[in-house]
Amino acid sequence: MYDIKQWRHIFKLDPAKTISDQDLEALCMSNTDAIMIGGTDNVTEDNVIQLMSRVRRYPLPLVLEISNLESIMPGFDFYFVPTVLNSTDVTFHNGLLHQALKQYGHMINFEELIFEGYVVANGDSKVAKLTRATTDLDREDIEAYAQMANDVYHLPVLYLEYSGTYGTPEMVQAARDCLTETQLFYGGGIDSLVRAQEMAQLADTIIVGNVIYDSVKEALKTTKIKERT
Ligand code: 1GP
Repeated sequence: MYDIKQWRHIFKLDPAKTISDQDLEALCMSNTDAIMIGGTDNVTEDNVIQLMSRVRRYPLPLVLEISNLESIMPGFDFYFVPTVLNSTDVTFHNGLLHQALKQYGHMINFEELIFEGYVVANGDSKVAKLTRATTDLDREDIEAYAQMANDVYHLPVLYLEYSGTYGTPEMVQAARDCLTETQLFYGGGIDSLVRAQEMAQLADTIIVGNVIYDSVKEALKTTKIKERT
């Protein structure tokens, strides 16, 4: 039904943050391709279900990016499962996935499950600290992770995650140059159309998060990248 490969723009909503009905409607009725619900801390069954039911009124794809076992629930179009390739903790490679499969494996529709290879690149971000990621990465490191995702693990998605800060286009280009099959997601610090355009030229799909909560108007402008493609 939905083809993720065609997605150019995703709004990522943090269930631990507050958003008005009006802003939510503006995001859901915008030109974005999908809404992703996900966050690093304080993601609970309660706040995920609340946000899911509010977004579900709108006719666009809805994704849950799994951050813990407690907040997994039916009702989403897709479940994105991160594996943090540069984490030093096996929990974030496949430990959580292993637990999730033990608990829910019998009821998962694997066509809805997308395994995302994450490279966490902002050492100051919550996700870097939580996953104990090695973030001192040069171009060759990024290339190796991209090869790992594309040629070794054959992952559908590589997510270059600068969460909270704007990344270096050269690094995104380095990943781009190594990917032939794997879809490249870029997220981090996109707070204007100019930045959205810059990263959308390099990545297949851009993820816009924080700016939603700082200025929904600026967030909405980032969807204009879709008019050019
Ligand atoms: C976070 O990649 C997303 O997981 C988006 O990043 O919040 O910095 O926009 P920002």
